[in-house]
Amino acid sequence: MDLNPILQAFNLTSANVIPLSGGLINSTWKIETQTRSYILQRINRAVFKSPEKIDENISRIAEYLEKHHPDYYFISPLAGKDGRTLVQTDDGYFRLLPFVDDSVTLHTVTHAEQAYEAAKQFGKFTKLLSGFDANTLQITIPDFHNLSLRYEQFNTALSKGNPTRIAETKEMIEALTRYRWIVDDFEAIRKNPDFRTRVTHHDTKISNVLFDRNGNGVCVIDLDTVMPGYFISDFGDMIRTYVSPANEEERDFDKIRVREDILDAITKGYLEFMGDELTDTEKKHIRYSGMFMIYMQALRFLTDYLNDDVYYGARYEGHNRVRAMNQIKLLEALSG
Ligand code: GN1
Ligand code: MG
Repeated sequence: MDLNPILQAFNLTSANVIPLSGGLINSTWKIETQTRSYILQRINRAVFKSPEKIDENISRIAEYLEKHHPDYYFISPLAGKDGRTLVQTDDGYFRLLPFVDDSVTLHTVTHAEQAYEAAKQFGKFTKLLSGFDANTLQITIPDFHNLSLRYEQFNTALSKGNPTRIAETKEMIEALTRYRWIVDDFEAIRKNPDFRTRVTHHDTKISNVLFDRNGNGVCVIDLDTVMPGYFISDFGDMIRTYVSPANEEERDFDKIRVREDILDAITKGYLEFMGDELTDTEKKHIRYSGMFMIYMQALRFLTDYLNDDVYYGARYEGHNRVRAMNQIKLLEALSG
């Protein structure tokens, strides 16, 4: 893809372009000019059908934070020549963000302190937006963390998916079917007024927090999926992605385990900001939140494998099957 027309739209000439890998959905580049660096992102249109909804959410949130919490460090997309923060070409929708100098990103949690810092950042984000009506946000991906729908999509894949792959993963399918109670509990949560809807990030993996050189959390990034949601999404995704020393890409499943000290650190950091916000009923669902998110991710990876990797893609044969198995192992470890 020729990025020059996009760089021109943002008035950036003679820049050094470095592709960054990491996220599974969008494409990301670091753009270095003589004076400063940027992050350029191409939004995946197969996943985000209306990128302007993301743009609108982010600018409304930025405005609210600027007004009510002016000291909060929030990274807003930059406007192009035409004044818009979203640039459209034949190659898709692009946005440009300032690169935070001296920031550090992590791909796995090695120390409890990192989990604590990250959880504080995600807790702070939701807390500072508690006066913002979450239900006025645009839905960038409908039913994104609707576990019942994910389970339904899994069932559809079982009848319509690749028959060879279905036969090959019989035991994994049985294992996931045994955890169906997690969906039933989710259905009860949706009906329970003690579960509140708040501004939720929905992708709280460790690489979505920027750290400074001293290991302090600076801010959260990747706001595409900020939507109204339940705390179990954010808390659960932290459990899913922080507690195991090996991440979702690990193929040696013996390395997958639950570090209770990391779980404690997430709880401490998140509750520092959200302790007064969460209801007692919600607080009783901390461990459940991890099961909820791990189970959903296992269903999503296996569903994608059965559907020939249409959503996540695969870098090697069986990639999504391995990812799904990884998540099943983690689920078993957390269920103890
Ligand atoms: C996707 O693209 P990325 O890495 O930010 C996915 C998340 C999954 C994650 C698994 C929009 O996030 O829900 O948890 O992969 N995002 C979307 O790594 O589907
Ligand atoms: Mg993301």
